[in-house]
Amino acid sequence: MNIDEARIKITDLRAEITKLSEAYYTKDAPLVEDNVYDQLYRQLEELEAKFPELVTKDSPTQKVGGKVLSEFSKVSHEIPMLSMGDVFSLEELEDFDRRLQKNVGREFEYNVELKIDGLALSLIYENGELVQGSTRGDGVIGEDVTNNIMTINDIPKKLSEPISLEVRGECYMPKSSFKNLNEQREIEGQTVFANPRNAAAGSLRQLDSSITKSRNLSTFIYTLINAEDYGVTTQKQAIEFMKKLGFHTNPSSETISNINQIEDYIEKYQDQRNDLEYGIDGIVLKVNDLATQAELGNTVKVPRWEIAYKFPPEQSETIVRDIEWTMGRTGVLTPTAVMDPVQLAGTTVSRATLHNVEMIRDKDVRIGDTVLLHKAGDIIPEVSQVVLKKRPDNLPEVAVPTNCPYCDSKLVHLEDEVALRCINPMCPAQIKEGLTHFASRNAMNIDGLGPRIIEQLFEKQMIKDVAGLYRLTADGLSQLEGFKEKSINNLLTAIDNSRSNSLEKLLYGLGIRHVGAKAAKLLAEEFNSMDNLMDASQESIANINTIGETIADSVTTYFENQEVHDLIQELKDASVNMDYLGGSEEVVSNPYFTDKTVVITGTLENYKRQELADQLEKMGAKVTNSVTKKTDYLIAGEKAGSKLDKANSLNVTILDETTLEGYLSSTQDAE
Ligand code: 1X8
Repeated sequence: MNIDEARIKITDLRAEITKLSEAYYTKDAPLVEDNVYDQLYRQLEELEAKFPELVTKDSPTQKVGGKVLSEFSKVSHEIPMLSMGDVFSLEELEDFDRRLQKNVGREFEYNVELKIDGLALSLIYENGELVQGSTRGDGVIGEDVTNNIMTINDIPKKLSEPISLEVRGECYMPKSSFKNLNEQREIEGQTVFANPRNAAAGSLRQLDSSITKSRNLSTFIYTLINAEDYGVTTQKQAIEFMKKLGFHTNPSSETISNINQIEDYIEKYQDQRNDLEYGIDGIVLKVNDLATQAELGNTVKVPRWEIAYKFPPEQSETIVRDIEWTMGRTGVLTPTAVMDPVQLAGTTVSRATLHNVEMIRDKDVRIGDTVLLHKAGDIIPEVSQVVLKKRPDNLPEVAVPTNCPYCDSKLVHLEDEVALRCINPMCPAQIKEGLTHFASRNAMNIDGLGPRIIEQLFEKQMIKDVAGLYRLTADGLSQLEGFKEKSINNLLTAIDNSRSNSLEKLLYGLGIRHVGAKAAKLLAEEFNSMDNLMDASQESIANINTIGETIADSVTTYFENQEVHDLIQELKDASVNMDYLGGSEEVVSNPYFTDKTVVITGTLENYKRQELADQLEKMGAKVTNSVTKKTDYLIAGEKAGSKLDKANSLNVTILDETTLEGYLSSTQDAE
C-alpha cells in the first residue's frame, strides 16, 4: 500500500470507528460486536504505525472514546481516566512483557485481574463520606451521576474509616438481572438492551435515579488513586485496603512473578467465564509495584504498565434461512434471523434477534448469507457479522415490510424511534400478544392460558378481546385440541378466579403503554376503583409520587378511547372486580424466579419442601412436580435421582442449595 492509498483507507477507518464508538459509548447502543470494532481499530493502529506521518491528533487511536451527554452536569477528572492498551494473543502479551523487562531492567511482579465488561466509574469520598460519582466521559470530563450511584447497593456510602480518597472501578449489571430486565422489557413492548454492558450504561445514565435503583447494578472497584498516600505500595495491597474500607473488590486477582504463569490464569477464567454472574471480556495484567508503575508512566492514551488481554470471541458459523418479523403486544415489529441450528457456547441456536431495521442494514444481513454468531453477554445469540466471502452472487437485500405482516396496515416510526410499529389497535397479532400478557402471572394470573391456547381461541373466533375470556363455556372449550373435562374445568376455574383479582392486576393486564406492574399498583392504591381512575385528570395522575408525565399522558389517552370504555363495561358485566382490594400481596419479583417453572427434588438441608414451594410461588414462580422442556430450574438437594438425570438430559438449569440461597436473597421490587 502506498501513502495515498493508506490515506484513503485511514480516513475511511476513522469515520467508521468514530461512528461505531459514538454508538457504543454515547448512545449505549452498539451497532456491531466488540470484536468487529476491535479488528477495525487494530487495522487503523497498524496503518498509522506504518505511516506515522498520517497520525493526527483527532484520530480515534489518540483519544479515549465517549462523550459527555448534556443532560448531566460535568465533572472534570483531576487525574484523567485513561483507557488501556489491549492484545489478542499470548504472543503479543509476551511482547508486552519483553518490552517492560527491558524498560524496568530488574525483576518485578504482575497482578492479574479479570477485565469486567461494564463501564468505568470514579467515586470520591471526603472524610469517609461518598460525595461524588462520575462516568469516564472522554477521560478528562465525565458525567456527574452521583444521585444514581447512591442507589447502588454495593457502593459504600460511608467508609469504615473517615478518610478522603478517589477510587475507580467498573459498574456492571449481573447477568441474571439483565435477563430479567430484558424479559420484562420485552413483555412491556420496550426495546431490549443488546447486552449487560449497555443495560448497565443505560441504567446508570438515567435522569430518574429510582430507575437506576430498580436495575440492580453492582460494582467491582480496582483502582486507588494516589495509593502511596495511604501507605500502600502495590496494586495487590491497594485492593486489600479498598476491600477493608468496604468496597466490593473482585476476589479473582492473583500476584504472579512471571509471565509464564499467566497462561493458566487465562485458561481458568476463559473456561469459567460463562458460569460467572458478571460478564468478563478478558484479563488485565498490571505491574504490581506502584513505584515501578510511576517510573513507566503513560503514553498519551494508555498507561505503559498495564495491558488487557481480550478473550477470543466464542463464535459459530451458520446460514440465515429466513427473517421473521415478530409482533409484540405494543405493536413493535422485531426482526429475527432463522438459521440452520449450530452449537454456540454450550447451547443449540437457530434463532437470533436482529433488534431492528437499522441493525439489519448496518450488518447487511441477507437471507442466504453465512453469518458468524456469538452470545451477547454470554446469553443472547446475536449475529456478529456476515461472512461476505461466502455470499452467493445476487443476493437481494432484506425487504423491510411496509405493512404489518399480520393485519396489513401501514407500519410507522413513532417519535423518531428506530422501531417499526403497527398502530392498528385491531391487529390480531398484537391482540394475541395482549391476551397472553393479560393472562400472565403479574397480571390476571390465569394459569393454563398460554399462547398456544390463545392462538386456537382466536383462530376459532371464540374470543376477540380480553372480555371474551369471561364468556367462554365448557361447550366452546371442548372444541379445542386435546381439551378434556379436566383441562376444561381447570381453565374455567382459573378464569373465574381472576374475576376477584385486585384492581392493579387488571390495570397491568390491560397493557396500557408505560404502565408496568409497579405503576399499576400505585394507580390502584391512589384511585381505589376503575371509575375513579377513568375520571381522573392528567394532572392528578402525574402528581402521584414517581408516576410522572409519561405514564399520566398514556393513561389519560388510553381512557379517552370509546372502545376502551366499551371493553371496561363488558368486563364489568362479566363481574370482573374493578376495585382495589388493598393490602393484597406486595408485587415482589425475584430476578430468578418470577414467571419461572421450578421443580424441587432431593433432600434439602435448610428448607422444608412445602415452605420453599410457597416462598417460590410468592415470588411468582410456578412449582411443578415433573421435569419437562418447560422447566426453568431444578432445585436439587442430596440424593436427587431420576429428575436430576432428566433435567441434565433436557439442559435444564440445576440449582444446588448454596446457589438457591443466593438466588432467593435477590428479591427486588418489580419494575
Ligand atoms: C478497565 C477495566 C479494568 C479492570 C477490570 N475491568 C475493566 N473493564 C481491572 O483493572 N481489574 S482497568 C480498566 C482501564 O483502565 N480502562
